Amino acid sequence: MAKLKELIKVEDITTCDSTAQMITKARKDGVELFFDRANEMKACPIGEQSACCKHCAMGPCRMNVNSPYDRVGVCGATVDTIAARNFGRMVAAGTAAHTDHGMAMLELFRDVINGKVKDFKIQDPQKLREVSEALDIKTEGRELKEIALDLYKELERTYTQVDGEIPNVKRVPPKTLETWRKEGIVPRGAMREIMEMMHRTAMGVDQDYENITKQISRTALADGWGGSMVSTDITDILFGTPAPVLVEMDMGVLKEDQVNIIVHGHEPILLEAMMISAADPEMQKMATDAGAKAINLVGMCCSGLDVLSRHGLPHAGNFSSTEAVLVTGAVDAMTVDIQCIKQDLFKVAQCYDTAFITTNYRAKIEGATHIALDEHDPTDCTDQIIIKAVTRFKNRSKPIDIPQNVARGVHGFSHEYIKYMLGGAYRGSYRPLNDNIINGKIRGVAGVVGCTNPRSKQDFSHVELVKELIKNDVLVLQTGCSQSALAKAGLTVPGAAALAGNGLAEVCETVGMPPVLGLGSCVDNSRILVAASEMVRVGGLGDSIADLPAAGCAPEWMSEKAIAIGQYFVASGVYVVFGHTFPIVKGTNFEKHMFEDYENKGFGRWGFADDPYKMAKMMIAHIDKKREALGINKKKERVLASMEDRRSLAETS
Ligand code: XCC
Repeated sequence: MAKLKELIKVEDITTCDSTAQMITKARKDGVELFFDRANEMKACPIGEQSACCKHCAMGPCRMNVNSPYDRVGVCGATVDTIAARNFGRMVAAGTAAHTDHGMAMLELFRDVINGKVKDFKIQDPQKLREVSEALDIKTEGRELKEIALDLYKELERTYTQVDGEIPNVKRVPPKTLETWRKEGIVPRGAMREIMEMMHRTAMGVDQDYENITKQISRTALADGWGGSMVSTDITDILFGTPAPVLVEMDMGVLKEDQVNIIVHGHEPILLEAMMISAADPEMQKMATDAGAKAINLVGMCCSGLDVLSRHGLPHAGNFSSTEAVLVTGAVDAMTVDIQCIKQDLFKVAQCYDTAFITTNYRAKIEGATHIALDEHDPTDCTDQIIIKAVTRFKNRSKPIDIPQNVARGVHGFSHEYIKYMLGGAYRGSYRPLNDNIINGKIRGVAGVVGCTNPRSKQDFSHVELVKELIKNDVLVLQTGCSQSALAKAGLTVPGAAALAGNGLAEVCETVGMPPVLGLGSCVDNSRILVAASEMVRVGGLGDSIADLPAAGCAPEWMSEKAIAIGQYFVASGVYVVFGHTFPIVKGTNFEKHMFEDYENKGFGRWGFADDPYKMAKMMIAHIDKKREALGINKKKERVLASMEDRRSLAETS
């Protein structure tokens, strides 16, 4: 373990009890975790505010963040050009991650249809028809395979098309689409947009922050309404559209007497294939012959959320817990694919003799075992992973210490299910949701999503923010690591309605739903876009997404993907608040453009706050402003959660 200046107090690092226990154990074991490095290595103050340009060899050039217009880069680039370029490249990277993931899902879909992949088949033909019809593909009287092939061809344009508009613009409310057309930001194809974004932000190209922002939005929209939406739809078609399911969350889902395998990453194929291998009687016999009671498959991060939503598979925790879970000594294998895989997971796994396996050709880790997953024969890879896990189980040599915390929650709310849940089986509709917003029982809707970050106390802002929102009658939709935080805090059970304001509680109790709805992984933010479009279509809440009393937040974000997500919500018309840090210099023209002026063009805008109570206040004020504009505002005081409320929550969780 590196010599640390001063170890940060565990209670300042996390509010997750299991992670806290494992940080303490890691310190005793002499194992360094990323929390320690975040404390040891302060964030670069110039980079943090995105005031450094390193796009050519005349630099790197650093601006003075305290007096940002004092100087310009060697080429003359202003702080606004520099920050806009950097922001554009973050959006390009985030969009590339989601669209590459989505394209991999689409290729899998193609090979399932043409029979080259035999281990998977279409699980949700109904969704296949619905998505096809939304894109004007005829379904009546046609074979499923025919429809599927047409759908594949149509959706491929999302990625490869060089001119025109991506197919999913057909699902965008007309007025929102009109705003995009006026601004010239309707995405063509993701590859084209990412290419142009990278080009325009190279040295000596686009040097007008407002013009750069147009391409930033166009690129981000190619993610939200493009790559991510395709990924969600195809994954639902192949593996089933989620419906509410009772799940277990937290490290207590590990079992000392079972072969524990953690699957972490993003593309659902690895975990779906692991499920096939783990159900194989031969594999199960191998595990029981080794003295184990069973094979215990557990998800983490977004892979875990995908499979938790569809199959109710247990989940061990979010991004900030992926090293800590290895410290239990109970993980026999951790297998990963792409995204959010910290390089040091391999090192920490080595400290506890845990088998650590990378599986995707795009994401290897120096020194780690790589077993390539070929979608044409995926169980060849996943069988080998189970063999490695069983071998480690047989030879366990490290003490095992599993935190005994397990929370239960109801997750797996798709936009289709929300429609059915609110409208009933024969008249599925968002009408009751809109009506309850119009009559004021529900004040508005908030998406609380995204990562955890070692520079921000784990889970704290997610949980405190959501408690504030529901108490003020704001219905919360969730994706990504935020969902694990809220599940661990006991807010994803119907009983959590007791912590909601009277109006929201009444709606939740009538329907039997929690006030916090888990919608899946980060690509599933596209479900929130579809739900928002549906709310506009049903009527009564304005003509565009920008009219809805809605807001979004990623209070503990860390990934470039979060910036891309934030930007596609902003460009779609949503007010988006980020916490912890924001890559922009305060008081600059670019900041004003993104945080204020953008809303005047018919888009949403960005906001920032460093504590969850301020975030809630800003989001609620925005929701009230929209209610006012719609003429549906009945004055309601914002209420803060009292200590008593917080205690009662602790008791229910
Ligand atoms: Fe990664 Fe998706 Fe962020 Fe979690 S929320 S830390 S991106 S795993 Ni997507």
